Amino acid sequence: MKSALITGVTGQDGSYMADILLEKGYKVYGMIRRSASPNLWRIAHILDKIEILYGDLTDQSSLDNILRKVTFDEIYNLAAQSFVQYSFGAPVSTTDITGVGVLRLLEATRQYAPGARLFQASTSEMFGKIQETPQKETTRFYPRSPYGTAKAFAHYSVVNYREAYKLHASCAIMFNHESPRRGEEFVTRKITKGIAEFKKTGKKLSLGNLNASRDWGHARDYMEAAWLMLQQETPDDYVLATGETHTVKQWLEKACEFGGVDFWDAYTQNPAFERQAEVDYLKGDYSKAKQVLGWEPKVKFDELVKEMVEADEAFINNSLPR
Ligand code: NAP
Ligand code: F7E
Repeated sequence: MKSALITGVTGQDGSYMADILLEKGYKVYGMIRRSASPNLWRIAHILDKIEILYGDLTDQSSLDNILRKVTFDEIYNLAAQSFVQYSFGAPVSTTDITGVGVLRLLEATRQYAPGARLFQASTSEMFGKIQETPQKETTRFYPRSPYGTAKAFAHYSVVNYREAYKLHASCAIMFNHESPRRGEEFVTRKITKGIAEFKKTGKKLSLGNLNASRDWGHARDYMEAAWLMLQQETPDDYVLATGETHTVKQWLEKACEFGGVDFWDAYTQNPAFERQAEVDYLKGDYSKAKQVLGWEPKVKFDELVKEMVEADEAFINNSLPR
């Protein structure tokens, strides 16, 4: 039986990764940090099937202890301070978790688990002020937030440890991916949950820049690619994207359509949600992942919006557990 460690198992991607690995018959370990309030709702359905290990990306000894104690075939690093807007207000802690945290994990892996295969969640935010369209593995990085710069540091650290120490370590440069398990402050979920609330209470959504374009896919599809990446003999980096781009306004319009509400009634513009430096346009080229991994995203834009609108209707009307 193969064993895997998932950092960030309480997050959107970590929870899907755990589902996928359990379905494949893995022994799954999830690393969590202590939380004062319950935050296990995304993995509530599998808590009796996975083993929880306490650790924190900001604490080298906690990572060392985990990798010394258990032998893992695969390590999926999905932990991060992942909210771009928050990173402008907390740049140092974001860099410590999202950037230096990855270096800590690489060091622990090099010393205690050099045979393990490691996956790093890199991001299209590294492209930031884009240098070409569509963005691919060779496109030059130009990050536009503390989150983006921290992820670029982490990305290059993984490449360096792969080359210097021959670790089987791979990065997926993932474009935005969403699901009903998405955090509530990200714009897609904020909109789908906001529409359900608007229908129930009349409270309008408050949004920032509607003109930004994103390449939105489904989180589960991207975690399937993550698994495929670690099954390759040779570690490498891959763009994971859909190749389609839509504006925030288009997401809002589509969600209003599925929710049965009038677009003009449902929201107000609020400059408080605009960014200090914006990433205006992202569109990924996933042809390398298609060619080498045989991977393609299954869920298209309309289907993704619909799934999230329906899930949030059920959530707001208390028929879904959280
Ligand atoms: P998420 O829902 O925000 O989950 C982040 C996870 O990281 C949570 O489990 C969180 O734990 C954990 N975490 C935060 N700080 C930690 C620390 N100091 N030590 C240990 N764990 C810590 O993010 P996601 O959307 O699943 O994304 C997964 C990964 O992919 C992240 O690295 C993200 O940056 C990257 N990524 C995401 C996207 C996307 O569109 N979703 C695109 C590209 C890359 P708590 O529950 O305790 O907060
Ligand atoms: O913003 C605009 C905002 O916060 C998307 C993370 O998973 O994907 C995510 O980062 C766009 C931006 O995601 C609001 O200005 C307008 O242009 O949903 P978001 P993100 O910043 O693209 C990347 C790939 C990651 O790696 C990250 O971890 O939407 N926007 N109005 C708004 N955004 C938010 N959050 N809230 C608004 O009210």
